[in-house]
Formats: sequence, structure tokens, C-alpha cells
Amino acid sequence: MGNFKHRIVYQIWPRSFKDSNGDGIGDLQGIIGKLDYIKSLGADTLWLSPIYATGNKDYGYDIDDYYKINPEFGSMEDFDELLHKSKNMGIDIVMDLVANHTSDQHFWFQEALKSKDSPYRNYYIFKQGKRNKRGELLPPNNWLSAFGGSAWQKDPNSDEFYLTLFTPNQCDLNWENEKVRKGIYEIMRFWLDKGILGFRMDVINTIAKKEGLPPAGKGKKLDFPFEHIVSLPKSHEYVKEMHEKVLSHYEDVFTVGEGMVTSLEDLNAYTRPEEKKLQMMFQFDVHLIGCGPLGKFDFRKGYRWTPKELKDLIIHWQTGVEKGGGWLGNFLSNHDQPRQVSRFGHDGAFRRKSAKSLALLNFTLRGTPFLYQGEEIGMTNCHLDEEDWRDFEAINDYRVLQEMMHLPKPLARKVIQKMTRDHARTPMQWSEEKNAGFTTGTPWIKVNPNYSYINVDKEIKRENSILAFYKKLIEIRKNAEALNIGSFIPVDTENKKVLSYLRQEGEETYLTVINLSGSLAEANLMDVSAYNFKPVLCTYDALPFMPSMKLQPYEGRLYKV
Ligand code: TEU
Ligand code: CA
Repeated sequence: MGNFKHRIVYQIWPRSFKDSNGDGIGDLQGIIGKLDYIKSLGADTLWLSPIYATGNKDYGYDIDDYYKINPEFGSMEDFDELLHKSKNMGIDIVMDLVANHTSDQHFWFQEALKSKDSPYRNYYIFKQGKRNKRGELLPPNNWLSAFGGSAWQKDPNSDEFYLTLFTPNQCDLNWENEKVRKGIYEIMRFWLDKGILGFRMDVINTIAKKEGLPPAGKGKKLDFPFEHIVSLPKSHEYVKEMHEKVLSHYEDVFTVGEGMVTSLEDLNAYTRPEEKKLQMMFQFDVHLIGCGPLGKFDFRKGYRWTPKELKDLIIHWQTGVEKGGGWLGNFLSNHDQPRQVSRFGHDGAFRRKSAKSLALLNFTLRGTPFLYQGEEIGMTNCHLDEEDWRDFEAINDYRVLQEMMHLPKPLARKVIQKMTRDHARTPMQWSEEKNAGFTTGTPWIKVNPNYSYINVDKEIKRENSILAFYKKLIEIRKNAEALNIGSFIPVDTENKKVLSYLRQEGEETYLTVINLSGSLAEANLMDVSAYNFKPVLCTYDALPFMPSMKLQPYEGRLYKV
């Protein structure tokens, strides 16, 4: 299991996984109670979204104290119990490391606010505001926050502003300050020494900011400063230092970097083993398909995309990362994304079929597979009215879409409904009991009413369920070196609907064929017809391989020589 390329990662967003004490909020004892379930899937690694003390302005990604457990989730004893029990079952824990920012309640920031001379002032990014002709104090530059609005907050006690690239309560750390770096490394050692396996590193490629903080884009209107914050050479240096000072001192430590838009070159430069930085990284190109250049709420392309576009993106990243010697973490959904069947497949009549094909895709691509709570039962997006929104991003961008982009309310609402992160955060659907068996109390967020027929209990009892498909697939992947580390070789690349590829290692060859479209399609596999393929796992019937095969909507097949 030791190798990071062989791991199967299950992501939990603890607030919505399982509530054990009836307060409507998921917690650590809830997770402990479901370890058997996670084990039964075949996962060996558990990534927990942040469980530290937080003010919940960004539901855990705004950390007040990195050494304390969020009391809503339990205590440090609960955590130790979780760590111990999961380890005994062969499951390792990966924690979220949020090192780009702390919350404004963190001790460092509270001290920094006290005065301009505070020894903690330089832990953050404070800068003198600018005065306009009328003498009004304005933010130091035009940087836009990732969640809309200016990225600067006024210091109540001076003419300075501090940088917050996400919510106004998440204060960007100044990584140039060696004390900040040391402070973060100490946090990492604390958790690694406790026995966790490693970290998923939040927006790790934005920790360095361009010197002098120059204006973004054309410099006039608010603009997101991609060019001044994403993957600057200094970010690479810091990650390298982190590896040298911390990670390299532990055996078998797991690291996956998360960040904003990266290029192939950049991802490879973070993840090539000889760079000694990270083991793998996520990319978001696939998730932003159909969005405009401003990101997920930029609806100007209408969220329209073709199966061919999706296919080309996948092939681009697969072949480019292999060539460049890097490594990907593969995922189709997480706590920031809509549910995958709703986004890439079909959440109506073909829900089951498309859920299985998307699983087949995620688990046979080259890279370490991550699966997000609920995808294994085909959970879908939920109809969410304004009063159901919990996420700052949705609430704030709803306003921004109307005020800055002049969208009429109904369209703004539609855009939010399409992409809000709340879809991923509706509670895990365990059973057909009240509140999907998530809580006996009042859930903190709406439960998707479709829990009456989409839930774990039902899936367990059902033949040919999505859940059973995941289990088989994971079992197959675990025992197939070609699927873990093999080469990715696309075939039938011109096909407009069907994605087909070989995974090859030594004598072992697998072939994946997936119809990414909701209509009938035909795969042309003449090029690989010399192989003696046998069906291994299919989403419809296990049909024999043929050089030309008709595929049903969202049909997927896995063959093996
Ligand atoms: O997200 C980082 C990130 O790149 C976001 O801008 C992402 O694009 C956004 O969620 C899209 O809606 C990470 C965490 O995963 C996210 O939950 C946090 O809110 C964010 O960092 C700040 O810590
Ligand atoms: Ca609880």
C-alpha cells in the first residue's frame, strides 16, 4: 500500500457526513461509526476537509486555531480515537492544510491588528490605502477576491488594508516572513507526529504574491490577480523548502496540492519526484468546462460543452502529465464542485448508468483516484432556494452577479443554482429514515429530498447498484499494476462521443471505452483489435470486444487482455 500511486482516497466533508449527537452537524464520532462502510468500499486513505477550530465563515477553511478540533465536530480525544481506529483497519488519515491564510480570529491576526508595530503585523499582508481626489481612502489596488468584491479589508485602527483573497475573514499570510513559514511547519509536524499520513494542501500555489502587489489586469476595474498570485517562482521555492524542512523527515508521507488554474508545465514542476515538492496535484480544467474565463460563475459560455471537448481536456492532461513526469490526483467532484452526475453525466433517467461510467473514468485514468462522499451512491445536485444557501461564495456572488455584472435576478439565481458549492454539501444520504439518516435533529443545511430513493441502505440491498460497481472497480484497480502506474494511451481520438484508452504496464493491458454522450455512439477500435480483450467490468451488459462497437448512452466498458 505504501506507494501514493496505489492509494484510493475517500474525501469526507465532515459537517455533512454523519451526525452522532443530534445537533444537526456531522462530527468525528459520526465518521468513526462509518469506518466499516468506508473500509467496505476498498478505500485505504481518508482525507478530511478541515476539522480545526473555526468561525465557519468558510466552513472550516477559515481556521482560528490549527491545534484545536472544532468543538462542533468533537474533541482531540475523538480525533485520537478516529486516528487509532482507522489505522487498525488499514485506513490512513490525510488532513487539510490551509497555509495560504488564517481566519481573522487566529491569535497571529488578533495580535497583528493591535498596532502597526506589532511583531505579528508582518505575518500578514498589510498595505497603505490610497486616497482619491476627494480624499477618500480606497484599497491599495484593484485586486478582486475569489468570492467576489475587493480582496482588501480596512484595518479599523489605521489607514492600512489587509489582503483577503477568499472570504473577508480569511487573511492571507505573508510567506516571505520566515516566522510564518516556521509557524506552518510546526503545525505540520504536530499532526504528522500524531500519526496522520499527510496533507491535502489548500491553494498551495498562491502562497507567494508578486512583489509590490501591482494592479491586476488593466488596472482599472476590480480584477482577479491571477498573474500576480498563481504559481509564482517563489511559491515553488516555499514548497520545496517545506519538503526539505518537514516532509522529507517523515517516511511515507502523502501530499496532494490544490490550487488555482495551473498549466501542465506548472503541475509537472510541482509533482516531478526529483523536484522534491509534492507527490501529486489536482487540476480544475475539466471542472471549469463550459465556464467563461472568470471561472465557475462566468456563465457567458452558457455552461455548454461537448463530449469531444471533455475528452480532449482529459487526454491533454493525461498525456501531458505522463510526458512531463508529474502525477495527478484525479477527481470528478469534491466539496467545491457540483455533483458529478449532474455536472458531467445525467441525473435523470441515465443517473445510474452515468454514475458508473464516471466512476470507471476516474478509477482507470492515470493518477491517484479521489472519491467524494456520496458519489458512490450517485448523489445529485439539489434544488436550492435562496433560503437554502449556506455558502458565502453563493450568497456573495449572487449579489456580485447582479451589481457588477448587471444580471437580472432570475438569471443570477440560475447561475448560482447551476454551480453552487452547497450541492456538494447537502448531507450524505444513508437511509430512507428522516433526514436521510444523517441526523435525528435539524440538519444545518437542506437534505436532498431524493434521499427516499437515493441512499446507502437501498444501494446495499440492490443488485447491480452503483455502490457495488464502485467496490468491484476499486478491487480491480488495486490488483492491476497497469491501472495504477501504467501508461495512458488514447485510441480512436477523433471520435466525437467516445473516450477510449489503453493502460499498459509490462505484459498487462487494459482498455477503457466510455460513451461520454447521452445518445448512441460507436467506438472504432480497429487500431487495437489485435489484442485479445475480454470484458472485465461493464455498465450495461458484458459484451465481447469488437473492432467496432455500438454503445448505449453513457455506456462504459473495461476490457483486459
Ligand atoms: O479552494 C480553492 C480554490 O481554488 C477555490 O477558489 C475554488 O476554485 C472555489 O472553491 C470554487 O468555487 C479551496 C477550498 O477547497 C475551498 O473550499 C476554500 O473555500 C478555499 O480554498 C479557501 O480556503
Ligand atoms: Ca453533531
